[in-house]
Amino acid sequence: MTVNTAPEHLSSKDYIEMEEKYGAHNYHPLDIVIDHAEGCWVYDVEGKKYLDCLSSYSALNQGHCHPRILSTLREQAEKVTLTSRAFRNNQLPRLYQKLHEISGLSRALPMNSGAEAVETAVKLARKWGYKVKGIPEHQAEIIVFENNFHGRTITIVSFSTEHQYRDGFGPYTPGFKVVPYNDIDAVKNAITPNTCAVLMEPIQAEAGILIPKEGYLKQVSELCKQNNVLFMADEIQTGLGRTGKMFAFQHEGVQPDVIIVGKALSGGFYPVSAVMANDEVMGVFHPGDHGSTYGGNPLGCAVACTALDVLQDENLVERSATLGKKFLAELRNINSPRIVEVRGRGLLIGIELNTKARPFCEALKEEGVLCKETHDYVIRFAPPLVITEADLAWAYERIKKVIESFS
Ligand code: IF1
Repeated sequence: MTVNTAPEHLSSKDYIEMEEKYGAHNYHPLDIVIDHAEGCWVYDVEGKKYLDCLSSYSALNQGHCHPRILSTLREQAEKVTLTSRAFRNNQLPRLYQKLHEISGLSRALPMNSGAEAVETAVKLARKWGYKVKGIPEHQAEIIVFENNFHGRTITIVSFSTEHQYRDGFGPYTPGFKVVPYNDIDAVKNAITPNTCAVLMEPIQAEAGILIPKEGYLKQVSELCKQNNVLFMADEIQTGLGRTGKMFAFQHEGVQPDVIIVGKALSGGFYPVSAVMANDEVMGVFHPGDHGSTYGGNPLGCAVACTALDVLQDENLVERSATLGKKFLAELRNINSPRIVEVRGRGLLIGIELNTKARPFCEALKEEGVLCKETHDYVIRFAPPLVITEADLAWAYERIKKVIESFS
């Protein structure tokens, strides 16, 4: 390449060439190179602005570069960033207390990425199965669902049903039983005396914003109780206000035994995830059983505390419910032979098409609206929860125009 690599001389095209040349090709991003962002808006290298309707897969519920979270990050970065868990720090207990308050569960365990938190929950469930439930060693089973998405580690892809996520990555971790989503009898039939947990997404987001039938979560939760099985909710994408409740399982008033959060826990600043559970479950972990160098670090904890404060102080959960309801109704008014269904909860909305969604996302990008297809046929909209009605109306006009242009 013969480009002048002084940043001020590089164009979007130059950055795309550099990325394609030097990076692993494990993504196929839309060709927009973001330089900076604020709230719901992102700006590319040429200064063109776009409305972010993906929010980094719901990690940016509080919007880009939220000023309060930013000042916490700055202040904490000047004090102390990492202590390791060999020593204590004064930010972690604050986060524990806040997680207890939002979840009703007594204890939390901090990690970094979502996948690590899911791995943590799997370890927790197995250990509880052996030490408390009395499952014979190496026999523990966890029930999971078709079309699940819980991350990318070897164990997690071992129970994925998506060919590409598994292909070439075996041998796989045993101990998982996959059943169809939305079918309570399938869960009932899969439970054995060796079942330690059911791990589920309360809405299957990656699978195409699949919302379970009314009453299904409650049935699964009751089945778990009857059989002494842990009900574990992966709220990494659906949690922290995204669906119009603090957690998506609250739409059915159930209380999981284990809750997993990540993404928006830090408002997009820093990877912070956590697993929450009551004493009987979390009590199976003893010093040395599990850990992470960065998990629970003071910078991440301080950022997460303010990210949670912002959710509460700005009423983002209620905003998500109100704005989402309105936006969903508007999108349902779009009249197009391409649309199969418009579905969503809060500001997690999918438009299922009878044709590939990627060209729609590319056309929307040209119109200044950023979103991403999921499972080929669904356009996903998940704007930051701080979005204004005016900005949603702006997006709606463009979405309508693009979809109608494909008719
Ligand atoms: C990528 C998908 C979304 C998640 C749930 C755990 C994790 C995720 C419910 C793991 C992560 C991300 C990962 C990201 C794209 C994105 C995604 F399309 F791949 F499936 F959002 F829908 N549980 N989801 O949604 O969390 O380890 O990534 O922090 O590019 O893989 P992580």
